[in-house]
Amino acid sequence: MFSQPLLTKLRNAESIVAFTGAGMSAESGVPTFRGDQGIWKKFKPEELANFDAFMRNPELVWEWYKARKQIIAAIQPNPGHYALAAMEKHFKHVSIITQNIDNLHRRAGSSTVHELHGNIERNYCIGCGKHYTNEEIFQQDHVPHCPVCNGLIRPDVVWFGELLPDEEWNNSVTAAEHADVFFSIGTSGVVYPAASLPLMAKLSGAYVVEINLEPTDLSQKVNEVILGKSGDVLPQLLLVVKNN
Ligand code: BJW
Ligand code: ZN
Repeated sequence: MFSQPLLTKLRNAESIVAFTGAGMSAESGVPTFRGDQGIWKKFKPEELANFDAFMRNPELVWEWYKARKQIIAAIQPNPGHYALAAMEKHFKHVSIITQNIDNLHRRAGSSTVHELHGNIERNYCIGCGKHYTNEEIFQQDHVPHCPVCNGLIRPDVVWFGELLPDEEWNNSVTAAEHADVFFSIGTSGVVYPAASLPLMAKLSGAYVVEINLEPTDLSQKVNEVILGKSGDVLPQLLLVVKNN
C-alpha cells in the first residue's frame, strides 16, 4: 500500500503535517458534506452556513447546529485519529490542520491542532464577543441570547464568505511550508482557502500524499494517492512508521 519513495521520505522526515476534512471523521459517524450521503444533499449551504442566513432565520440555523452538536458530543475519535496522535512519538514535529469542527483530533490526543473552520464546542455573542459553552446555550430554548448584552449567540464556526481565524491560518501556512511529508486526508479539496494548503506544501518541497476513498481534483497534483478509508490506512501507516 505504501510506496518506496514514501517510506524513504518518512524515514528522513522531521516534520509531518496531516490536513484533514470531513472524511476523516466519517468512520466516527459524522456525515460528510458533499457526495451521495453528504449533508448538503438534505440542507442547502446558502440556507444554513452563512451569516445572512443566520440573521434571516436564526431558529432554523440553531436547530441544525443543536442537532449536530448532540451527534458530535455522542461520538468518539476513530482509529485514524488515534494513529495520527500516535505519530507524535515518531517525528519531531506533527501538526494537524483540520477543516473539521468536531474536536476529535484533540480528543484523540493530538497536541498541535490548527482548526481552520472553528469548533462546534464553542459559541460566542455577535454583540459583545463573549464566549459560551454548549452547556450554557443548551439551557436556553430555541435561539440563545447573551445574558450580558442580549445579542444573538452563534456557533464559533466559519461560514461561507467569512474570513478564517488569522492565527490558525498563519500557523497552518507555516506548518505546510515546513512539512517534509504532507498528508491530505478525507477532503474533497473544493473549499478555499483551505484547499490551497496541499499545493503550498508541495511548492515548498513537501512530499504530498492524498488519502481518500476516491480521487479528487487534487489527485493529479500530488506525489502519491492512497485510495482507502482513513481509519484503515492511517493505522497501517503507523505500523509501517514504527518498523521503518
Ligand atoms: C473519506 C472517507 C473515509 C469519505 N476515508 N476519505 C463564490 C462566492 C462566495 C465565496 C466563494 C466563491 N468562490 C469561492 C469562495 C470562497 C469560499 C469557497 O471556497 N467556496 C467554494 C465551495 C466555491 N470559501 C469561503 O467562503 C471561506 N472564506 C473565505 O474564502 O474568506 C474570504 C472571502 C470573504 C468574503 C467573500 C469571499 C471570500 C470560508 C469557508 C468556510 C467553510 N465552512 C464549512 C462549514 C463549517 C461549519 C459547519 O460545519 O457547520 O466548512 S463548509 C464545509 O466544507 C465545512 C468543511 O470544513 C468544508 C470542506 O469540506 P470537506 O471537509 O472537504 O468535506 P467534503 O464532504 O467536501 O469531502 C469529504 C471527502 O472525504 C470526500 O472526498 C470523500 O471521498 C472523502 N471520504 N469518507 C477517507 N472514511
Ligand atoms: Zn453579548
